[in-house]
Amino acid sequence: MTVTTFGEAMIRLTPPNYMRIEQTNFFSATVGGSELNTATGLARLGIGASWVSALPKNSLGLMVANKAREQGVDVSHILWRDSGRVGIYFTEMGASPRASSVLYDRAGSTISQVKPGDFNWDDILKGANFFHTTGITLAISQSCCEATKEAIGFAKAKGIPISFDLNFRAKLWSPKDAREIYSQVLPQVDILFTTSDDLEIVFGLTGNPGKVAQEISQLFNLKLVVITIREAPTVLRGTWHSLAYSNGKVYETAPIELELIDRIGSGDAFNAGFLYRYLKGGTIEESLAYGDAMSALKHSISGDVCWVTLQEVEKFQGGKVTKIQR
Ligand code: KDG
Repeated sequence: MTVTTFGEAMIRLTPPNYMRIEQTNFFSATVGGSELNTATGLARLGIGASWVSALPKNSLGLMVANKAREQGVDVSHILWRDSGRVGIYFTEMGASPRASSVLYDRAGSTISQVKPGDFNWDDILKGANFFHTTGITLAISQSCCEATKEAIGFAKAKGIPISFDLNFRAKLWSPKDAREIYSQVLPQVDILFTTSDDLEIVFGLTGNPGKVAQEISQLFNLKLVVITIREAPTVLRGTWHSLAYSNGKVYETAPIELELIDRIGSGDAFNAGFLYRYLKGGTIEESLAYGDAMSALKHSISGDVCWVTLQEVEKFQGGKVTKIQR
């Protein structure tokens, strides 16, 4: 079983101890990117995951590929190029009343320069059982957007199911542009992952998550819509749960209490947990539970990667763990 994901990963620079970016003298350097995060989550749980991207032939490109390989992700389909660069994103970790924030320095990245025809999808998708990408890959540049649509078209033509996370990033494009492109892609998607916030910003859908899941499913004839719900009254405390709409039925999990050490990548971790269980033949309820466990655990871990094991996910029972595990 192999899931192929397509997208950009960047070097993530984070000041220590909740320092502000302008204040710090040090950054910790990790690697992250939505589609790579989902691939690492899947690989950690034991599903074959291949991450397709484009990287420059330099030490930063090697660093990104090494971090993917370290997690057991197949990096053999990465396009290595002489031009472009590795994108960087700075994350400033907040605590109430100061929200966490992200600053991108990614213009001109190697993947932003890819265009249709650059990847041999016929070959890449040989042996792939599932394809996953997100709205970020569509937003990076116009040519990368076309290349992503090409990849989705190939997967569709080969009968490979597709999951797509809307992942709207307001720092990359406008809701209007996003709506136009999403509307072209969504009719080809089998599983949509998203949030109520993104559905409201991009499609103007309002109301409770079950209602908006049904509306987006009807708009684009989607078989399965999964909505993740994070309530965070303060930056460091909140709850997480999820909901799915399929075939006229809504499935919803119970909220899990969280301390939000690092929420970046928690949606990607959810997607990995959900897909893991779903592709193993799990029910929608079981898949939501695995997604919730992955995501809840991710909130407690710094960096984009969800450093957990399948055993930890399967042992997760709503997560009330306060004693030291000896
Ligand atoms: O989902 C997490 C991503 O937002 C993070 O990894 C950075 O890929 C990223 C992006 O483009 O925002």
